[in-house]
This record gives sequence, C-alpha cells and structure tokens, in this order.
Amino acid sequence: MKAFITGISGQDGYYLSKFLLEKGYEVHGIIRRSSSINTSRIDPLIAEYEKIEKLFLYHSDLLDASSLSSLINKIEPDEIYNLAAQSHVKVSFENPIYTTQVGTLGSISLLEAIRHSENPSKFYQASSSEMFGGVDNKSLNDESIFIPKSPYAVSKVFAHQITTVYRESYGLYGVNGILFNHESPKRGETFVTRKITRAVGRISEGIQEKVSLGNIEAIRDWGFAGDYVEGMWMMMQQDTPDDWVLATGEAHSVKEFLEEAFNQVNLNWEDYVEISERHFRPNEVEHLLGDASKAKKELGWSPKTTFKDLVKMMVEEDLKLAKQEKVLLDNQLIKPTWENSI
Ligand code: NAP
Ligand code: F7E
Repeated sequence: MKAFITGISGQDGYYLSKFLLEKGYEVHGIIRRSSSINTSRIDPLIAEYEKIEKLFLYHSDLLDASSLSSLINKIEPDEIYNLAAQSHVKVSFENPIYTTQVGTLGSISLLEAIRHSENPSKFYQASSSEMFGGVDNKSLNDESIFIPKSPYAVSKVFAHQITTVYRESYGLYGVNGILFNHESPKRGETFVTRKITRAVGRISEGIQEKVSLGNIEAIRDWGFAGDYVEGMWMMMQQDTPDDWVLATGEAHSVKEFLEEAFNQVNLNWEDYVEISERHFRPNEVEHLLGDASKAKKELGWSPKTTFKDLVKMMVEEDLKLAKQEKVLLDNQLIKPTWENSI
C-alpha cells in the first residue's frame, strides 16, 4: 500500500507516517523548502525508512497545485492524507489570507488531482472541532452545526464541505475526520498544552521563571495524537466513505491542565503563571467537547490514553529536554529565548 501525506513534518504527520510505515506502507510526503531544515520530528523515521526505500520526501507546497498533481500522477498512492495547514488559530487572525489560501486551495487541488487521475486515491481531510465554534457546552458530533469563529475554522469548513461535494458529485472516496484537540510530546510549542509542559520542564530545572498565557478558562477535549492517527487510518478502510468525530468525551479547562502538569513536579501553577492580553484572541472558542460514539460503533475506535496519562507523558518528555537545555546553557552554548515565546 502507498500513502501520500501532506503535513508529514507536523505532529500528526509524524505519528501517522510512523503508524503506516510500521504497517508496511510505502509513505510519500511533502515538505516545504525552508532556509533551515524542518524535518526534526520525522528525522528518526527518515534514518530508518528512507534508505530501505519505504519513505520518500519531496519539496512541494499546498499552494502549488501543479506540483501536487504531478506528484500524485507519478506516485499513484492508494490513500492521500491531507494534514497540511496553517494550524494555529490565533495566527490565523494575524495571517487570515494565507491561512485561507492553504486551507482551501490545498484541499480542492488534491481533490481535482484525484478526480482527473486514472486510479483515484482515497482522500482524508483533516477537519477540526474548531468548525463547531464551541458556543455552548453540548457534546458535539458529525451532525452538529458549524459556527466557525476564526479564519482557520472557516477555511476548515470549506475543505470539509468541498470533500463532501466531491464525494457526492463524483463518487470519490473522501472522508472528513473531525478531530478534537490532540496533543503529544511532538505538539508544536505554541499550542497551549505544549507551551505549558515545556514551561514546567524548564521551571523545574530552574531555567525559566514564569509562563505567560491568555484565556485559561477555555475548555477543550484533549486526546493523544498517537491514538487519533489510528482513527484516521480506520476511516480510510471502510466500504463507504463518511465523516467521523474523534474525541475523548472528557472536557478540561486550561487551568486543569496547568494544575495537572505542575502537580507532576510538585509545584503550584499559580506561582508561575501570568496572564497577558497578547495571548487572547479576537474571538474565542470557549468550550469544546466531542462525542465519538459513531467512530466507536462503526470503526471500532476509542481513545486509549487518559487525560492524566497524556499530561504525564508530555511533562516527562519535556523534563528530559529541559535537562539537556540546562547543560547547553551552563556551557554557554545556547541563550534562553523561551521567555519571549508566543
Ligand atoms: P502541525 O503540527 O501544525 O503541522 C502542520 C503541517 O502542515 C506541517 O507539516 C507544516 O509544515 C505543513 N504545512 C503548513 N503549511 C503548508 C503549506 N502551505 N504547504 C505544505 N505544507 C504545509 O499540525 P497538526 O497538529 O499535526 O495537525 C494536522 C492537521 O490536522 C492540520 O490540518 C490541523 O489543522 C488539523 N487538526 C489538528 C488538530 C490538533 O489538535 N492537532 C485537531 C483538528 C484538526 P512545516 O513543518 O513546514 O511548518
Ligand atoms: O488553544 C487557550 C486558547 O492554541 C487552546 C489546533 O490544533 O486544536 C488546536 O486549536 C485554548 C484556546 O489550540 C494560551 O485561547 C490560553 O482557547 O492550544 P491552542 P486550539 O485553538 O484549540 C484545534 C482542534 C485545531 O484544529 C487547531 O489546528 O487555550 N490559551 N492561553 C492559549 N492558547 C495558546 N496557543 N497560547 C496561550 O498562551
């Protein structure tokens, strides 16, 4: 089996490619050219699988429809996973046009390439719980209405709906995985969970004093990314394509995450957190809680990692990183830049 993954260098790209490679898939992924190397998450996979010709990387971009289409024609993948996005909600208010271009043109370019190919690949679109807007504390499923509250969420609604349109119009195998927040030690460091666990590691090592946050009353349904990529794959193995929600069904506030993370190192979060206006968004999604009962019933998927285990796993990994940073700092090989983090 051959898979083509956009966003392979991101958090989910790492877990999904690892999962597929271990299943024996040949994995093809696109990375963006940047002035410094941006494959740190997948470097261990490159080391193990590139030389045995199981993992192939290409320079491309979701905004380059021609490159995407020629890659798909050349590779002829069985499955395409569209994970690439400008995925930071707050940044989408600062870069709304770019976020919209990537979120919308990427999906339709891939769908067009599939529609015109002789052996149409199956298509997975990374849809998001952000599309729901979180206006009340109801549990949300694939039939709940979308009330997007950011440029990011609007672009995800477009990609979601165009996938449905191609499925219904051309009989293409297109699925939307509506995933609630999922985290891991590979999570980007500007998302709130990882920002917190990075700070816990550094504070515990004495190399950071405070962490500056925004709305800590916000509530999310947080799961482990490693569990969620398995659900993505399961969606692609069904007889009939459809949309499914993946979530834990448990809601926690950012405050609760703080408490759990600082408890791991026996510190009181209130001594280390400052609230800053600059981390608030122009429009906030206050409450997200998912109902994954359809995925459980039809795919046999359920999350394996609890909230407590997720926080513990992230803190443990970030303690290791902070210890390494402390050695580098002590030897004046790096400077602490993290206090200014966004
Ligand atoms: P992530 O860590 O931010 O990774 C995003 C990936 O997209 C990176 O590989 C990035 O490349 C790539 N990318 C960004 N712009 C691109 C472009 N113009 N062309 C090609 N590649 C581009 O995100 P994630 O957490 O793994 O999430 C994966 C997907 O699921 C995203 O679409 C996200 O919106 C969606 N989603 C995530 C969650 C969640 O909680 N994690 C929940 C629901 C949906 P660089 O490494 O070069 O930046
Ligand atoms: O924010 C609040 C913030 O940036 C979570 C993306 O993967 O999941 C993610 O989007 C909450 C928000 O994730 C800070 O206001 C407080 O209410 O970690 P986040 P997100 O916005 O939920 C969805 C499902 C996706 O699809 C997205 O791609 O935490 N918050 N203080 C903060 N958030 C950040 N980033 N930084 C703070 O200092």
